[in-house]
Parts: sequence; structure tokens; C-alpha cells
Amino acid sequence: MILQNVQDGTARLAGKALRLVWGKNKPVTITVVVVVGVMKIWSYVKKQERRRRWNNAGKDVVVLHIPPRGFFCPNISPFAVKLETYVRMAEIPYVVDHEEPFGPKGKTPWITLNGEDVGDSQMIIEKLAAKFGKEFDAHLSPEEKAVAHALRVMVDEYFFWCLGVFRFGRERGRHLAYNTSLPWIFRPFMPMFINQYLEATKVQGVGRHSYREVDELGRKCLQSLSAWLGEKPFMMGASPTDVDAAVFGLLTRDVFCPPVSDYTRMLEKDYRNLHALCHRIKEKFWPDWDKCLDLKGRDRVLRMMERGKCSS
Ligand SMILES: N[C@@H](CCC(=O)N[C@@H](CS)C(=O)NCC(=O)O)C(=O)O
Repeated sequence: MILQNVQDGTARLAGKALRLVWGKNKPVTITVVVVVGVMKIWSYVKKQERRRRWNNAGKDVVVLHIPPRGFFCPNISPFAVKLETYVRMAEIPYVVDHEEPFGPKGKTPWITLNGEDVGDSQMIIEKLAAKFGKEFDAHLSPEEKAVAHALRVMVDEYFFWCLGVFRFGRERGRHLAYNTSLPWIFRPFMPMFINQYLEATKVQGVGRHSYREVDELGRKCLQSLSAWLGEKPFMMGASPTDVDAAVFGLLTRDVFCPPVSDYTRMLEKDYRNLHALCHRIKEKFWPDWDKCLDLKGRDRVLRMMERGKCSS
């Protein structure tokens, strides 16, 4: 009996829904179906076109999928800077794609190499290092390798979240306006994106502490990196390794881009060797730095800063 009633109710509801979309609203329904269908086909064709382009980049040429160029540093994504720096260190031929920055794992950066897609900056680096014989830490002892690994994980998987809480929590994403042009259509969604990111920091754990506590956690990361670096030219000695690429990726924004942050001040005052390391890496591996910037965006921000609309 109950089952019969449920079935009747469902049938009545389905009938009503059908009348709604196929009754006097039929022209609207047809229009929506056609528009959505055309958009899907168009997006599929475009994706195929892009895929053909990436596959034709050339044998052993890395297609680096990253967000658009930043205004004061080559990319707003620290992991994109890290990976591009490694590819430059290793002198691996590459081309850049900004059309599809989010890859197989839903994150940026990612690469396509000889038709194969790979996600995650570190997994990519390890794959490229093995393929092209560019294992920069090959000469290190097992103990040194362990230290390098621990430092790199601290930077990528821990310090990154401390910085995130500072930038998106304490500063509410203020740095974005200085370093990237967000299409106007996305702007109303920014608060939602920021809150979503802050929820992720809570799941990770760092976001559950107070801002002051997180600042202290971040400062301790810088202190450890700085103490380990000491007077050495690079993190693991005389020559750069992927830890340097990771440190550079994470610190670039605070060293080279406005607005001045607490981290900028710490790097300039207390951890000068890290600041100098970033400048060294920039000079060595990014001689074309300015060519890798969105200069129009940079000039616009500089003009706004002059007029006092953005504080440095
Ligand atoms: N472990 C990844 C982290 C990449 C990552 O978190 N990228 C951020 C941008 S900096 C991202 O794509 N965030 C989007 C999201 O998490 O949905 C890697 O090393 O590539």
C-alpha cells in the first residue's frame, strides 16, 4: 500500500516535471539543450585542438601547464615557479601553456611529455630527473639526501600552508590583486574561493591555529632553512638541487613582489642569506625574468601604487 502511494506520487511528480519542460516551456527547454550541447561540443573540439598542439610540441619537449604570467614574478603559483626553475636548472627544452593550468590531479602545475600527462611538481621533477639524467642530488651522501628530502617536504607540504593562512586568512588574498589579473567574471567568487581555501587549511591542520601561532610556525621554517643554508651558496652545497627550486618557488612572492609582507620583512632583516639565495637563483636561472612577466599588469599596479590606490 505504502509502496503503491510512493509510486503514484513519483509518477505524478514526473508528469508535472515533464509538463513544465515540455508544455508551454518547450521553446525554452529546446534552447537550453541546444546551447548547452553546442558549448559542450565547442569545448570538446577546443580541448582536442590543444591536445594536438601539446602532442606536437616535439619529442622530449616538456609542455609546462601553468597559470598566466605574474606581474612581478613569473608565476603566482609557488609550485609553478619551483617546477619552471628546475626545468631551467636541468636545461630541459620546454614550452609553456597557460590555457589549461589545472591538470590530471586538479592542481597546477602539470606537464605533458611525449603525449603523457604528469601531475605534482615533485613527481614531475623526479620523472624528468630520471629521464634526462638530471638528478642534482646524485652526489649527496644518504644522510644529506635525507636532510634534503626533509627540508623539501617542510617547504612544500608545511611552510606552504603557513604562507597560505597568512595570505588568504590574515591578508584575505590581498596579494592576488598585485600579481595577477583575475577575469572580472571570477571576482565576485573570490570570497568563496578564499573561504574554501581556508577550509582546506583546517583539514590540513595549520589553519586551526591562531594567526599569531601560524606566523610563529612559518618563522620557524624560515629560521631552519636559514640556519641550514648558513654561508653555503645553495641549500645542499656548492651546486643547486631541487630543494633550491622548492625554496625559491615558495619565497619568490615575498622577495620580489608587492605588497611588502611580514615574511618580506623577516627575509630582509633576519634571514638575509635566504633573501640572497633567491637573488642568486634568479640571476643564474632567470636571466630573462622581465620577459617572463606580464609587464602591462606590472605597470598598471605600479601606477596604482603611485596614486596610493595600492599600498606597497
Ligand atoms: N603537491 C602539489 C601542490 C600543487 C598545488 O597545491 N597547487 C595549487 C596552486 S599553488 C593548486 O593547484 N590549488 C588548487 C586546488 O588545490 O584546488 C605540487 O607540488 O604540484
